[in-house]
Amino acid sequence: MKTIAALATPPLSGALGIIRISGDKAFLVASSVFAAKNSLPLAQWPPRTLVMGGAVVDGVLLDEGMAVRMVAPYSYTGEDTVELHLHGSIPALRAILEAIYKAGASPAAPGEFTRRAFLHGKLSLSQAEAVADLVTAETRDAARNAAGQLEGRLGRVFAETYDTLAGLLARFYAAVDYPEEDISPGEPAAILQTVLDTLDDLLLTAGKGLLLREGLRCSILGKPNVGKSSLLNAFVGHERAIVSSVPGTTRDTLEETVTVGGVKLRLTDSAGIRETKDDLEAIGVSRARGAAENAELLLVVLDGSQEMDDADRAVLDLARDRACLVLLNKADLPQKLEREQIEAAFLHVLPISAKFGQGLDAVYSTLRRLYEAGDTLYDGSVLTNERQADAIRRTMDAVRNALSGLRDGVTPDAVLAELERALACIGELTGRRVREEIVDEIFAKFCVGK
Ligand SMILES: Nc1nc2c(ncn2[C@@H]2O[C@H](COP(=O)(O)OP(=O)(O)OP(=O)(O)O)[C@@H](O)[C@H]2O)c(=O)[nH]1
Ligand SMILES: [Mg+2]
Repeated sequence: MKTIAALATPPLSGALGIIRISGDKAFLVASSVFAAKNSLPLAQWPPRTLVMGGAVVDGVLLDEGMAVRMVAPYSYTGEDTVELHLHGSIPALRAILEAIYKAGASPAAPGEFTRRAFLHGKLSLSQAEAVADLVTAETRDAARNAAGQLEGRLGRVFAETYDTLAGLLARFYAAVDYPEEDISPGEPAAILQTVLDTLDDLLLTAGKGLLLREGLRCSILGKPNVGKSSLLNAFVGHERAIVSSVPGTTRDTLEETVTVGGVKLRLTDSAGIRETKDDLEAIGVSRARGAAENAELLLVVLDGSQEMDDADRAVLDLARDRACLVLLNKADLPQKLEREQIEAAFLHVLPISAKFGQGLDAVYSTLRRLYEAGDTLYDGSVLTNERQADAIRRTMDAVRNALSGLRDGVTPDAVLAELERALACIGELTGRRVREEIVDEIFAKFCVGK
């Protein structure tokens, strides 16, 4: 396999810039640009030990730093690898990389290092996917779950399921070859039921996985002019939506994704809910109702400086029995709204001032309390990946067919076909039977240098 090289750190100026080189010629290529201070040839460096030295291109010293060599198979990729730990100077790193390519390495494709780690059996496919998830995680929960998957938590369940099904398949092949040795259907049925239960439990976690990946659908709801758009702006930290003192400013729905209190929210701001004769506004109001129906969490905004009216009551009615936070806005002004009645009906009632950013910390900590699961839940056993969920569904479908075949007393070869299908599907997860296109698709999502 050709030797590859790439910048492993972001292409920005910074404290460190790391170049990674992997493949048969890694040591040769690296020694053409990096010389140890102690003059020891790279091939004689102690493995997995940082060595001080300089990066020299065309006889010119471009940087000083450290380098480490790892001898196959004891590296991330499982191949001979060198990492150059230099300063994050983009012009210098570019020149050094150019020299590395001239010396015989090829630029690495996105995810190619991790792909090689998978090909050399250093990582299972789900662990490789976890690397990508960890790097792109947007919340601590998401990072923690990816780290657990990297450690192999999900991969173990996939591998065990694969082995169980493969064992069963072997027995059914034997039964087809030696029809006189009948297998009693009871035991295989029990095994298949256990496989179904395990996979079903896993699929149940996919809902939480979706929350980690996509964020919580959260709709800001209130009558006109209470400060909904001001709240959206306060969350995102800039003037995203138009704010004005004219009721009915916002017509269209606006969506923004923010991470607050460790929770990723997909926020929607929309028109204030009220009866209106204006056709355009009426469309906005109906969109606002639609967004509210669709939301997993409602942020109900009331104007604390005004007495409650029928429009507020209508809004509160929409929020009844829903997951919601009631925010009493304009807390910077003298308050006229009666809190007691609202507090009697809603669990989380918080005064805020969207305009001046007051009280938002309490909102964030409530969100954290309600939605950030912390260490126990997202330990790597939550399914976050739609590809994996899809393969599990298909595996279960085949296992269910095999199971009902067994119960109906069909011939072993009919059961066998379903077991083969189940094994093929779960094999897409362990990577043991995965098609090249799927592997391509997975690694294409990575960035270069990983
Ligand atoms: N004093 C004070 N004024 C606020 C606060 N939040 C919003 N406002 C003012 O209230 C008015 C309406 O604010 P918006 O954010 O446009 O309200 P909205 O709910 O989006 O209004 P519509 O889009 O018309 O439904 C503006 O004049 C804001 O400056 C607040 O916390 N304190
Ligand atoms: Mg608005």
